[in-house]
Amino acid sequence: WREQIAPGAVVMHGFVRDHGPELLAAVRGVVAQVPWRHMTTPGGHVMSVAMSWCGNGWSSDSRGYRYSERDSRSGKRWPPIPDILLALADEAAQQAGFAPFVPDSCLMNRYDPGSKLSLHQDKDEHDFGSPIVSVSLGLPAVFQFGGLQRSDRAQRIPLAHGDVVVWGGPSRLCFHGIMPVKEGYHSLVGPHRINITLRKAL
Ligand code: MD5
Ligand code: FE
Repeated sequence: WREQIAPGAVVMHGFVRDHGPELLAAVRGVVAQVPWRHMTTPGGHVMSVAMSWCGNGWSSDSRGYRYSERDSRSGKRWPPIPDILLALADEAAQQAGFAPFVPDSCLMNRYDPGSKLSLHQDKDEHDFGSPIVSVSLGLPAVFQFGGLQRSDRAQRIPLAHGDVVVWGGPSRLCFHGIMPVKEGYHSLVGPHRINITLRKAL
């Protein structure tokens, strides 16, 4: 079922529940080229979440966060976004009421038990007019969804395998995070939660 949790924010429960194997195959294809890595934040903290990406990639270092077309080490483009992810992003965005959505960046987060993502805003993209489509696979998690001010009180939204959330309009810049993931085992994904986000970054 579909749940509007704020203006522009729509949770599509189970939207890709029946497509786990194909989506995981797409993730594994990307990860074979861009292995999972723990990034260091500009503040010097190593993230508990492991990341991979395709399309425009993401980087974090002492100078800040940036998106880039190429791997600065090899000079090569990051791998392309798999078609199944482009199709899913467009379908979900349309159903949530956003115009055709053509993302140019796909970030993948892997949460092992205990991994979390502290409250933050996604504001490194150049285009806040486009939504972000987010896909949850594997272990469940509790999503914290706040307001435009860090101090705004956050709702807690459980997210399960197969759920898709479209974040657009006024919710695009809301503070959000993921509570520490509980120990567990998912039959398809194993002891992890994987989140895929599709974005228009550059
Ligand atoms: C996750 N990832 O579950 C989340 C899903 C990230 C990140 O937060 O930055 O990689 S995306 C949730 C999101 C995106 C944009 C806006 C809002 C939430 N929001 O307004 O709450 O790994
Ligand atoms: Fe985020």
